[in-house]
Amino acid sequence: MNDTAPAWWTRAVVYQIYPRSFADATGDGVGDLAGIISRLDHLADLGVDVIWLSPVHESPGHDNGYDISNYRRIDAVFGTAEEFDELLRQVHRRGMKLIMDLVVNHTSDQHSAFVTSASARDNPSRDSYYWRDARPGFDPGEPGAEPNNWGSFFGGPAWSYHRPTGQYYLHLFTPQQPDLNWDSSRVRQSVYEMMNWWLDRGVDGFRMDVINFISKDPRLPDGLVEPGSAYGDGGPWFTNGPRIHEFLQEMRRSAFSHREGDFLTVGETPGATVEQALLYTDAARGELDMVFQFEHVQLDHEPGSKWEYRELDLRDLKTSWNRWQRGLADRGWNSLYLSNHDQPRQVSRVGDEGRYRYESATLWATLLHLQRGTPYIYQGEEIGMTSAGFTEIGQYRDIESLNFHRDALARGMPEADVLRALRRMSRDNARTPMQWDAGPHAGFSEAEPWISVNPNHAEINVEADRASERSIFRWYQRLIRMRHESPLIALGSCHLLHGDHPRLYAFERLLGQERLQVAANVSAEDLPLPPDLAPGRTLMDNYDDGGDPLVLRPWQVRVSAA
Ligand code: TEU
Repeated sequence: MNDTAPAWWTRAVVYQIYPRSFADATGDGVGDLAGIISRLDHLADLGVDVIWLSPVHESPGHDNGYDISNYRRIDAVFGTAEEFDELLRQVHRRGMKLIMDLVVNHTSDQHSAFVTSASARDNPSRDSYYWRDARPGFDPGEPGAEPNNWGSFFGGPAWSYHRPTGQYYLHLFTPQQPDLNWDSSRVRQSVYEMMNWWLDRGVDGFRMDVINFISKDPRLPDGLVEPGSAYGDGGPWFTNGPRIHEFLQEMRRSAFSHREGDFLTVGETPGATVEQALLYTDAARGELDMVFQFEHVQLDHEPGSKWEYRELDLRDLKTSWNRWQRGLADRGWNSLYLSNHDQPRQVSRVGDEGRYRYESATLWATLLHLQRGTPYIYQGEEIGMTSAGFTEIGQYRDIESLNFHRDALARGMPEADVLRALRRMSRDNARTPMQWDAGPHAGFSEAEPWISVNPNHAEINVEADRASERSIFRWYQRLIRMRHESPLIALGSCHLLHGDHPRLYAFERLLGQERLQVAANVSAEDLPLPPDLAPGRTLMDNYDDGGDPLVLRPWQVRVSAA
């Protein structure tokens, strides 16, 4: 945001498409670009401004495309370069923008840069990745010989032994996702050239995958080993690293400073604090427009393990979101999300996927969209799609889930407990096919999809929702329209009310003389409203049947003015 006018994205709403699961036009059971094109009117009707497209680049698919082997080629499973250009044209023709996923903390191990780097210890581009000898005192290849004690996010050590050259290479994720060495100017320049190649093609910006991991402490020291953990926590040594701001400022200069137009950069920054996010998103610093922070999506599990469930206390969430609202109130900018391709679906996670699905879906949409920040809608969220509900390991596809199942069983965890943890937190919960109608495969494909369709697509689908009196889609349309039309929602300050109430989530938005109040009952029991929250003029109410204004019914949310 410059001093003169607020940035365009303060009034924008972003919609994330996970291409594998959105719409399949070729009939191979996997979503594709032609399928997305065929469904763009759904997004234009919803009213979103930007589409974030998860990776469609050439990839072996070990991590569903977050392991890229060619950054300038569309993977054949999604279609062709011409279809991508047509998608871009069709998106722009509808007045929307499209941002690509930029996955540059690591490449695929089948990327030519890694193949070259791995070809010989003295290869000139060996330092494009992190190669290290075995830990002193250990023979290469033997357990414990890894150069440090870091664990991978997806289980096992963060190093793999490369026998042909007798060294280890670093991978924070799967062994097929070797980390790029951003201290190499060769690496940085090739990333910036690739970004410019996409921007010249007409894309409108990037969502940057784990972008705050790209600068690592060059010493790569051992991490602290928590009790019960097999590996050390490398986080302090690769999160928000020593040169991260230098790199992000260099990236922005190299890719955007010579361009006119409205672009969007959003960084995925696991582990970023409010203070760090302020540095990343303060417009005066020329780094990122906004970031995805992770504090609120880590409140319902034990620290360090998403698989160890902990009942969410609403007060913790209110405290966290309020900290981020206050921290970025004057400088910097928040992204507002609960769902994406890595998180279970919000209506199952923090709502009620049964009796109060409509009420709880509209409640959480309202709590997100009416805060200060840019809201992100994940495909299917706009019709209240639920988590997958898988009951056996054969239904899962995600490497993180499959590795957890393997490792947890090996540690002696009963499979029933493992499957319960997966049913709650697996990333596959968000990756089942988009539910377009009640027909075969939910209208996603004419073939058996790569991952099971949720059987509840018979009731929960776009066609049924849009025809319903109680349409979640139409509720999202109203929220998006409000953000487009109201400077108060886009720019007003945000103040938590009754923060210590265990079931009530209430806040007010202020801009000049204008005031808007949001009051939500995050529970399945009636909630008497504190008298000071008696509503003024009701703007939105997910129980619009004129109930007692001083009582919020189960999962009721009411938006009122003045
Ligand atoms: O996710 C990064 C990240 O933080 C994830 O490891 C997340 O914490 C985990 O998935 C939660 O269970 C990004 C992408 O969004 C994810 O899909 C990729 O697998 C990962 O990076 C590696 O590229």
